[in-house]
Amino acid sequence: MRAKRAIWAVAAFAVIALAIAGPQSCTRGPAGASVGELARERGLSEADITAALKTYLPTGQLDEYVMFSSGGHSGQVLVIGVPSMRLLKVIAAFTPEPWQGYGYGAGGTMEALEGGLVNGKEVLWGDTHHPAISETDGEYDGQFLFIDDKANARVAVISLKDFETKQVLHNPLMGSDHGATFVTPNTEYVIQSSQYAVPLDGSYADLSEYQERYRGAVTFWKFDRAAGRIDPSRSFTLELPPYWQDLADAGKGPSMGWVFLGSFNTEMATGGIETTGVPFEAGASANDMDYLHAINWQRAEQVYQSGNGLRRIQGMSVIPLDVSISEGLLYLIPEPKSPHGADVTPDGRMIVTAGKLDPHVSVYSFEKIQDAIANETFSGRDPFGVAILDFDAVLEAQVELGLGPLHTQFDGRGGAYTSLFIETAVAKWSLEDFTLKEKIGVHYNIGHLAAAEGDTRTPDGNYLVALNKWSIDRFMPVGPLHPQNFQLIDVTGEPMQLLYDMPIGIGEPHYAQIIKADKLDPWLVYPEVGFSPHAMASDPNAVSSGEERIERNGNRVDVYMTAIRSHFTPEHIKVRQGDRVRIYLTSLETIRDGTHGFAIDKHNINVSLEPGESEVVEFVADQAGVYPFYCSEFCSALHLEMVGYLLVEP
Ligand code: CUK
Ligand code: CUA
Repeated sequence: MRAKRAIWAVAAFAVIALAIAGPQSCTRGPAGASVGELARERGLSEADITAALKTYLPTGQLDEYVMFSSGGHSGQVLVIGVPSMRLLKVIAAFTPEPWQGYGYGAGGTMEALEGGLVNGKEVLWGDTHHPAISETDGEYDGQFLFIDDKANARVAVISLKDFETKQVLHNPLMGSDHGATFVTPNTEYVIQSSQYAVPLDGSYADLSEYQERYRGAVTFWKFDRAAGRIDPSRSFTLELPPYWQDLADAGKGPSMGWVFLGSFNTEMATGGIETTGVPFEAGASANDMDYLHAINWQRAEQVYQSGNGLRRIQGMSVIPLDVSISEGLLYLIPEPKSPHGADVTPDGRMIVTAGKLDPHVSVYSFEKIQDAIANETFSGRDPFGVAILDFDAVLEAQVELGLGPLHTQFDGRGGAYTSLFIETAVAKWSLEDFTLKEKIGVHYNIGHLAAAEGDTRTPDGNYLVALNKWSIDRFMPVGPLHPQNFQLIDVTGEPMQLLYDMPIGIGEPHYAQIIKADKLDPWLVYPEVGFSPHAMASDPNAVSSGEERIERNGNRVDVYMTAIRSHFTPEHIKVRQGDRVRIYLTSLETIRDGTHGFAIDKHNINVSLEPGESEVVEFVADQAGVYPFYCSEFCSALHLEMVGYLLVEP
């Protein structure tokens, strides 16, 4: 498919090149102007035309890849086709989303959102950072997607059968998270680590007690693939020093069983510019070195299962720091300076970190780390007694790349790509000879970058997307809040070529992962009529055709309703003021894209009824009056007639 497209592209380019070069071209587009004339008129260069040819998809053709991007503060996940960079879907995770009916009914989506209650409080936004596609043997398997909410230390589980959120979990031990979500190579665990340290038990402690009372943590959420849910009862947490743990990556291949976790503010600065005169930014970046945490999660799992020395804190099983030290679960590795990214190479042999305030990436050898642990080649211990491995003993190489290196991705051919935030560029360098190969400017100030199949053992090495923080002058001005700019880069050869700018009007996205489209196998309609997306099974409350009815029990009214083009049955619901009304809704549709909506005026209710879907809404009819309910999805020629009346008698 790709080869075919490449041949086509070469042929097309030859025609266009001829058209540009030739005095009179015979290649005329449907609108009359020749391709050459069009290119000249629009001032397009050869590079522009190749970029267009590499990204343009004629109608009906599908993308080769799908990118799952964090939706930043929207609390959502963006689904984008690559290379066309067309937005395909926005998956609601932490935030209600009306079109998908997420958070406007009473059924599964409400249960998912309720899982995200923070100490009993509704928090209806999320700061999503790092999506993680489920993996089997270190390869994306296309079954599930996980995403974190940094602001409230939450994790969401999304099924890639219907691209809907099934579960939201709050981690009570953490204030905020950042090393989340990342998965181990068979999705044994979903990793979530804290960012800003707090007392793990949720209690009050003054900042003067920072070193004694505040702690970091990393939780290994056990993923139950059959249930499609995280199982908190089989999950465990390691207590960590009160550094600000940052990004994580799981080892694979030879480093299987380990996870690597950057950190900063190992100074344990507590800020207070107003009294101390030392702001956090200065206090937390005073030292030349911070620590990469190397954690043996497989051994930690054994310690957890043995139960020895565990503590229960806020309902979570926690391995205390002293147990981690004595059991050899945790080691620290010096990393320069205010590090951010931590990325394991595809072969699992090396870990790449980058310090925001250091122009190098530092590359560590897993083998050397193991040797240093075995031989106790330590340069000391931190204030909590955690062994610090000798920097020189575990370092494989440092490569000077430029200003503000953050994150690294790989192409599977020995090439590594590091984002340079300050320099606003992507640096390509070699894992073989540790030299800088080339740089490409991006617009502007790149954060993460995402390579096709980039976190697997076998990255594809063709596409890279730069997730830029600033767009400045790239797009039509839309007021002072500018879009973010995703830039698609072709990395098949040298030099790298910038192909496409995609404005992102919700934000701010952080990380993304790109999976081969043919690894996804989503449902086109639900597998049967009366299917519950929440239970992922047939719904016992589903309503079949002919079984529609209204049942009253005291002041509770149960309505069993079906929807099919272009009517609801029943169409009249008459209740008394004060009744509690439950409406069980089943879509009898079986055709692709035959979606209905169900909205009731003035009741904050809207659900999406995809073909076969069974849903439920519930409300108290507390105001007498007449309330039309209608299908909120333009489903047919008689869509506007797909309506009914809720009559609430005084
Ligand atoms: S972070 Cu945003 S650019 Cu949350 Cu992964 Cu680095
Ligand atoms: Cu059903 Cu519109």
